[in-house]
Amino acid sequence: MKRFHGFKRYNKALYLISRRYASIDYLVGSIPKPSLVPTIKPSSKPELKNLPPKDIRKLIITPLQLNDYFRHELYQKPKAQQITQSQAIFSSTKNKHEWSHAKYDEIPDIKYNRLTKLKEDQYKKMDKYKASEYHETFFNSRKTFGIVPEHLKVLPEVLLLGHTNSGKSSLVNTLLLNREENKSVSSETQHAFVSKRAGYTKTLSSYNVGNKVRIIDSPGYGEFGDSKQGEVVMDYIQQRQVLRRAFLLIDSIEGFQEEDLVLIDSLIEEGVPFELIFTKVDEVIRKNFSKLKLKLNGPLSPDQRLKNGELVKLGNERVISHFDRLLEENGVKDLVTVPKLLFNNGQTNDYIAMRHGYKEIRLAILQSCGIIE
Ligand SMILES: Nc1nc2c(ncn2[C@@H]2O[C@H](COP(=O)(O)OP(=O)(O)OP(=O)(O)O)[C@@H](O)[C@H]2O)c(=O)[nH]1
Ligand SMILES: [Mg+2]
Repeated sequence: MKRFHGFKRYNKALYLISRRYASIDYLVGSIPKPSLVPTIKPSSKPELKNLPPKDIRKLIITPLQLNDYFRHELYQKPKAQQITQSQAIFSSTKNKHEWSHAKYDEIPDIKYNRLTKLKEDQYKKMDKYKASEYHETFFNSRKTFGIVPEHLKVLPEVLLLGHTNSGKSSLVNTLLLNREENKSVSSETQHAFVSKRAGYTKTLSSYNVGNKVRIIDSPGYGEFGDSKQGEVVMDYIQQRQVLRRAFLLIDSIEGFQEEDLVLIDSLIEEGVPFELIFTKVDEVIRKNFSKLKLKLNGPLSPDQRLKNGELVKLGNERVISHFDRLLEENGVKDLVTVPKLLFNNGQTNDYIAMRHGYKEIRLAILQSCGIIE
């Protein structure tokens, strides 16, 4: 019995020793020999994982990321659900141009109220005995002086403002794209007329969005602007009761011009809340990236991909400092009213393949009118 126990213990010791050596062997065997560790293994996936993507465009900054970067702490990042809600309203088939007028008095409801008042005054002045049944019927009837009745429906309004050529009418077109047109990067549907020629839009123009809000395009100011057009815009800003928010468009390449700063002061003075939209961000990206000599197409070695990654980092930093400078030099960061800063590209190029930023602008419009929280 004792011998048996001793034999068992001896066997167990042998077994443990052999196991230890086996595991050490196994460990040693599994350590790669230094000379065999490749510096770059293009074919092995774990190494490639750390390389920038083949399509380096994925890392180039977009207007959406600029929205995030420059978002003031007062404002929250839009939630997916809010964007979906606002997209549904803007995808309405009811979006359409309603009217264009060069004078404030010609805006349908203003004109209607003015003419109704005129008629009433004339009627009051009229000799009671001459105010025949015909006149009574006339005033009680629903005459709209030739104005389309739908245009008299009271809706909140937002105003697009900006220098000539800043991209107001182009933005109207992007905002009004319907669901199908939205899918195509290059949809050319024109609700509002756009031109390379500055000073193209001469009137206030109303665009009805889903019968919930009116977007008002305006004639630009500054070069090729006209003082008459300036007047209609100022009348609108000073008098329009249903104006909920102004969106001041700044051409990202041109930056703030003197007239923009004067207008910002007037908006603050008139108590009209406003946000800022930086248009043509695609041009700022192109300008900063075209010098960098990124390799966008063809086979890319891991080295080239690493180099692309570094270049994109540099390009992105330059784009951000471009806007930082614009905001800093023009005192935008010190404004008491803290406007939202919204970035947008209406066109695409080698470095930016999609339109970005318009969904946030749509949401901001609806939020400013209390249609979405
Ligand atoms: N690259 C680029 N070009 C744009 C963008 N938005 C507008 N443009 C161009 O800028 C020019 C002027 O655009 P409009 O939309 O007519 O500008 P506007 O502010 O309505 O100008 P006015 O009516 O003259 O006050 C046109 O040639 C547009 O194609 C954009 O986001 N990117
Ligand atoms: Mg225009």
